[in-house]
Amino acid sequence: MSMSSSEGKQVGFNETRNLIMDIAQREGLSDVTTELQRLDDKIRIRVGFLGEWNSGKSSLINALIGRKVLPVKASPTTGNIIEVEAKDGLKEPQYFELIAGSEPKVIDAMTFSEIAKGNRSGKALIRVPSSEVIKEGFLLIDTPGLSSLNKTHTDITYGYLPLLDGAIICRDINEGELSKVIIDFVKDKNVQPFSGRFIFALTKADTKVTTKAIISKIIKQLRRIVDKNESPLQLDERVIAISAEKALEGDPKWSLKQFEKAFKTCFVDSKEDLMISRLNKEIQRIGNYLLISLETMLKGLSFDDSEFKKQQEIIETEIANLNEFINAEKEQFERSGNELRNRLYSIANNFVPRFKVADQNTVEQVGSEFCSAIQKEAEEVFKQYNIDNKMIDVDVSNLTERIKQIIKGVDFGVMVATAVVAAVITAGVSSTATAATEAEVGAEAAATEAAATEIAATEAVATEAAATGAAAFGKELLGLLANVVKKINPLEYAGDWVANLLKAKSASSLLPQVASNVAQQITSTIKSKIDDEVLLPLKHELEAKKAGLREIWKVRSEKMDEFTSRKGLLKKDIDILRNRLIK
Ligand SMILES: Nc1nc2c(ncn2[C@@H]2O[C@H](COP(=O)(O)OP(=O)(O)O)[C@@H](O)[C@H]2O)c(=O)[nH]1
Ligand SMILES: [Mg+2]
Repeated sequence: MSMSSSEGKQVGFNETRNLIMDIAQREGLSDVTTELQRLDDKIRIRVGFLGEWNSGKSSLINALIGRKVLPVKASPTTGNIIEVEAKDGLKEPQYFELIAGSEPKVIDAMTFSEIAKGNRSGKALIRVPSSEVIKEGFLLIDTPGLSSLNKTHTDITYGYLPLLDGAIICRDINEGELSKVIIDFVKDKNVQPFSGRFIFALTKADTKVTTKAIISKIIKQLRRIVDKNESPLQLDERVIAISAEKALEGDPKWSLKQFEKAFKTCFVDSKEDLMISRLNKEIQRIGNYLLISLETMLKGLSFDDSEFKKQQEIIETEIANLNEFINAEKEQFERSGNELRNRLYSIANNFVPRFKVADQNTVEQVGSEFCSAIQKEAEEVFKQYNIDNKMIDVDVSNLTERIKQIIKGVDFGVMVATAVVAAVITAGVSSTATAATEAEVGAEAAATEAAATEIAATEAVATEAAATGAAAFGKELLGLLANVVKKINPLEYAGDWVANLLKAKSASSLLPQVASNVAQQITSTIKSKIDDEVLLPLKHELEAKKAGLREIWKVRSEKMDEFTSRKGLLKKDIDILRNRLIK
């Protein structure tokens, strides 16, 4: 068994309906979902009463429902769309005002009449008891007409056309053949699809002696324009002379029997098909509304990464500033180190002649002065230590201050003494390795100067090491010396030590090396302090900032992915829906 055409259609638009529902639900468009859900209850067959003003449209509706609910007059009367709805079980008419988006509002007959006459804008609804002909589910639509003297009225009628499922075209039989307005209307491409469900009522037939001639003229007129349109009625069954007034009076000569029969065949008997086609139209309408909503959403969709860019800029500036500071500090430190080395080098050179001419009585004094000079230079060089920078976000003044404090906290006296002694020993030892005799002399000289008991042990070690010529000797000695030096007046001690050692050796070969080693000692001591206390935390901060930057990049790319997939989904929905609606 093949599927009937209405069943086939049903499957088709149920798919469309499900698609619309799915998309609307996903997008949270509750107006669409609600409208779709209520659609079945709201489906009514709408039959419009069209024609020129004064053609008896309102009178015919009154006659069909058997009571005079609509105002009737020789001058243009109906000014608005009036829906007349048949309701089972109703005794008296009920009046409502129709407001878009809300339930019909009950009004009194007076207010209704004001709307019906167009004195008050709006749409009105009357519910009337259903009858054999006008059954529940049908709406008779009284319109201001197709060529009302009032253009607004005509526009109101045309605006309502998409909602109509069929029409009764009223023509005052005294006006003769169909007017151009009516012919053009029937030929309109928007009207053609439902013109098969047009019935032509030639009104006020009671005023004419004979109607036959005019009826056949009109059928002839119509044959040229409606022949191709499928209709459940033959053309001669669709052109009917009536008298609404006489019918309402109950005149048996003017009963609406023929008209009612045509109405029944055209609308009541095809109710199911009409319902389906109406449902389809409504679904198409809702689908088109959804399509526009989606397109608007797509247009409004944008990836805003301004906040991200702002954050990125801030962090990048901070990173750049930190880097700048770290580099500036490194450069400054290198400059200071080089300068110290140069200064100590020239001091050493200055002292070479003095050591050379020094005798046993003056050598201590010269050594002491050498150490003091070194200390003075070291202090001066690092006092000038200053990092010039233009940082904004990192509290540089604090960092610079911090470095200054570190430098200030350095006991240059102890450091110089230690460094000098260590340098001399190291220099001594390295030369010992190649010239054992020289080391012996150095050790001997040191031994003769071992006045203080505290350092006796140290010197013994030195002597022993020098004798063996072990390279490790210098390193071990350094630790011991540092401790000893701290306990005694460092400069004095170092001075003696240096003096004696140098006296015993070649000052010109040792002094520059001592100077270089001392500079190295001082700079590396300060450097490790600054590294530990300032640069390391800064580097950690830098790493943290970089990690922060990576994190916001990650978030951005996640958001970007989200945006891209959202856009893709919308586009896909739009495409699918558009294809579906065109079908
Ligand atoms: N003699 C006669 N007059 C009618 C008939 N139907 C309507 N009229 C009159 O025609 C005029 C216009 O009628 P109405 O229903 O208001 O037309 P509408 O403007 O198309 O709604 C009124 O004066 C009615 O009394 C009819 O069947 N016979
Ligand atoms: Mg009217």
